[in-house]
Amino acid sequence: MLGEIIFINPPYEQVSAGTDYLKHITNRSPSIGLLLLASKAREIGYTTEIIESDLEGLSPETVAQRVLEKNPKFVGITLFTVGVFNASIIAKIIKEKNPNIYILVGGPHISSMGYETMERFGEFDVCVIHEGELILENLLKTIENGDSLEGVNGIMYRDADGIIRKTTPPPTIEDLDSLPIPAWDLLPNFPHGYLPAIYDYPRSPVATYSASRGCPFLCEFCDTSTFGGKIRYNSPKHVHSVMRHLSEVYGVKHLQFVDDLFVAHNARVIEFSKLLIEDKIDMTWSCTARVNTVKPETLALMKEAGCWEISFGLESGSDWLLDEMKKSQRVKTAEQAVQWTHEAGIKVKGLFMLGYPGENQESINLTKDFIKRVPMTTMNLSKFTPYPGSPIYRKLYGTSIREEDWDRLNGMNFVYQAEGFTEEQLDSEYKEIIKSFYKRPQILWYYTKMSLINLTHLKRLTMFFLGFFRSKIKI
Ligand code: B12
Ligand code: SF4
Repeated sequence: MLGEIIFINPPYEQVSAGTDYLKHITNRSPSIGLLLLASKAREIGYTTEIIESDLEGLSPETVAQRVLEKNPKFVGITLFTVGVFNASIIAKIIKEKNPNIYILVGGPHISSMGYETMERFGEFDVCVIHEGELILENLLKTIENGDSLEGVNGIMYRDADGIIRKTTPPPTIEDLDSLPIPAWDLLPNFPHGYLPAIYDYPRSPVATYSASRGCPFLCEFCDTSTFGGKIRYNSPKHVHSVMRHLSEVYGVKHLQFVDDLFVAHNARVIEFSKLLIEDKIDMTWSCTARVNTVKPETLALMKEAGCWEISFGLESGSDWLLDEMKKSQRVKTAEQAVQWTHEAGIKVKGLFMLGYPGENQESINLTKDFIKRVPMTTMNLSKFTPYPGSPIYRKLYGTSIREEDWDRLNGMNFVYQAEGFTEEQLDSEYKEIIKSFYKRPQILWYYTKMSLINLTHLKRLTMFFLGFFRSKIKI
């Protein structure tokens, strides 16, 4: 063995103080990126461990302590913008106590804001930009051999004079099947300890998986800096074998595909669905699609193959605002896609956004009407957030980070207010939209049925309400 590397998903669950009870109903799934990197590191001879801070309820200080006790050679931290400050606390404590531990960082935040992050946080030794498996392998070997980091593509590092150097990016990984499968065995209590958001799965245990990388669309609010615009896939055969592995080894009953765009090409989805129909696995699944990538024939096959739910980025009920977002879709197309999906017997999860630049009372009203019209079972409304790496971020703020917002960039705060609105007004519209959807009798009935069919929902809801009432009593 070459030594130990500990991978960390830092704590970033900080919606607002006193709302800890939300953890009972929010998404509790592990980082697939870290699972893949850990698998790669193990393949080349390292002992590995993964710390999912939020899922284990750990503070930055406790994470650092745990690392120091293990005294690994390397620490690898994955970073969303929202987690950077906490990651820096972890790294600072580690470096103060043991400067020999190499701290590597990567992830969506680094792919877009690597340089600024290196400049600001001296405790991060190396940034790995874009997809990390092959870069990590090369980087670890180079460090072990004592060679210059200059020869490692796809990183940023400080040279002997402390100057930040950026190397050329390597080509993207074309053959995704060549990557090892995620190291789920490293997660304590997998799969039972990891669940998506409440009501987002019909059966449990659940696992998540990404079967493609990249998205060719250019929605202005989306950060595609990690995987870029060229779409690459795992072969249907490979995905089928991963599903079989999850079923046979872990008893997983539902798989959530988290690809940016699972239904990009109908031919591939048809091949995958046919494979599942011929060689059945006792597993339902959900995935993502765009409203203009689904067809009734494909949806029928997907349903037969076990597809339970499709998430669509519907965003808004206003064509004008969709154009502002460069979403390349029409409200009419969205309505049709949702209807087709519903008719195929697949649940629809509609993803909406409130407060995009240009949003006005008319577009909000159009969204409210749209939500009433279409047959969705779940609706997710995010508060528009300019994420570093997205084109809208560059339009609004240029290329540097507005650091005051870092730990609020989680889609749950109106860090930007559309012209003509205050944060309070947007919050009030937000609440109204959510309430109007979830208080509809058919939706309440649907969730009641779900709670009785899969008791994990009922248990989570109870914990949530207990936590909620406890927090009110404290106040
Ligand atoms: C699944 C997912 C989730 C899941 C799981 C998150 C997780 N821990 O992985 C859940 C639902 C929990 C989630 C939550 C959030 N998410 Co999310 N999520 C995704 C999604 C759709 C796929 C991630 C994934 O699994 N990719 C596949 C794996 C293989 O890639 P990866 O994790 O990025 O890892 C690779 C590289 O980044 C790199 N790498 C990563 N870490 C490291 C570390 C080291 C040391 C090295 C060497 C390399 C490396 O190598 C990996 C392998 O190639 C992405 C979209 C995307 N395309 O990335 C958004 C995305 C990552 N999410 C995003 C955001 C903003 C969030 C939220 C903060 C808010 C929101 N609106 O959802 C919340 C956080 C909620 C909270 N509690 O505060 C943004 C991040 C933007 C940013 N700059 O921060 C993304 C990019 C969406 C987007 N297009 O804008 N998310
Ligand atoms: S929002 Fe969806 S379709 Fe648009 S660029 Fe992002 S991943 Fe692609």
